[in-house]
Amino acid sequence: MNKAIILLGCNLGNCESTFETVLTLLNKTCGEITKISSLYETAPWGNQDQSFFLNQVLQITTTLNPEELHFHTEKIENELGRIRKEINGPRTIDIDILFFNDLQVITNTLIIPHPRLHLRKFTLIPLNEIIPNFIHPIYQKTINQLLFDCKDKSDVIKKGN
Ligand code: PH2
Ligand code: MG
Ligand code: MG
Repeated sequence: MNKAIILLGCNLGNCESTFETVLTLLNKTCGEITKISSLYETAPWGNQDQSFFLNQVLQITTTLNPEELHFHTEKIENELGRIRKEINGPRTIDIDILFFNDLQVITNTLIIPHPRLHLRKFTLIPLNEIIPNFIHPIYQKTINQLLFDCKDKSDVIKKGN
């Protein structure tokens, strides 16, 4: 079985309900969700002239290969009304594959590990909650070390329930 780590992001519409739908669809089409982080409210990274995001990281255990998984995550994004306008702009749903086992994948449409994950606290903090000791296959550092080294100062606030 393969283990993939996925980041969900949203800053348009009812993000919590969108994430619940994504989890149901991932379970149906891709495999079992085997770890899940808390929800985080996060300051927009990149284009700052937009609302805060909701972010969450999860682990999925799957028999799919990286390209098959990517096909399904894009399909779910499209079904949930994702419209691609501007890079780093507002979105109803973004589903990014951060890691796939300890593989490196580079194709025209897919890069794994996600090339900017080590720069972003909105990704590292939820990752550190579920897989602190996972070693980044390129940087050869644990998530915990990458978070310690990260210079990003943006707000990442764990949502209380
Ligand atoms: N996604 C982006 C750009 N900026 N900022 C936050 N806080 N969360 C995101 O998921 C996010 C972002 C592009 O994918
Ligand atoms: Mg993204
Ligand atoms: Mg994306």
